[in-house]
Amino acid sequence: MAVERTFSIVKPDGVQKNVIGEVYRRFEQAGLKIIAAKMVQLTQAQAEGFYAVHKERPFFKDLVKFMISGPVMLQVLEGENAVAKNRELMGATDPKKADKGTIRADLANSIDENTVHGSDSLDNAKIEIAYFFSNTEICPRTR
Ligand code: RTP
Ligand code: MG
Repeated sequence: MAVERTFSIVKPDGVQKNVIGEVYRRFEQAGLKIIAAKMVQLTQAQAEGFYAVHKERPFFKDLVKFMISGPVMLQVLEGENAVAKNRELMGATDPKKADKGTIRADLANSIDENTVHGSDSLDNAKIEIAYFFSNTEICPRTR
């Protein structure tokens, strides 16, 4: 298994519910290191660009509206198998279908307000990290 980087967002519902620390605890407990992080209020253009792959989907407008409804926490996670590991920690898109013990099953309200985003492939992770972070904002740790 290779050391990978993946991109993660604590969505507006997670920030609002005060569970940033709980989400980070799960990342760290699973061996993922937070090597970059910032809280931002996304603009509509940023949210539309980020979710451009979904622009023809019926939920696109609501998704963008939700993602700009409050601040989000953006982070880069690094670790063995980070992309798949983060998706495992997150659970299924719909919290009702997510396995118990996953972030979405335990903390999310609904398929729309599902607390976290995580890159779904290594290629997308690279694109998404570069969308929000410059190289100087990323602080890898050599142990
Ligand atoms: P994400 O991209 O946010 O990590 O979530 P995901 O891969 O599990 O789900 P994806 O298919 O990429 O969809 C992106 C986000 O759009 C919202 N969604 N709503 N109402 C719906 O049927 C529906 N489907 C997707 C969710 O907030 C999902 O996280
Ligand atoms: Mg996705």
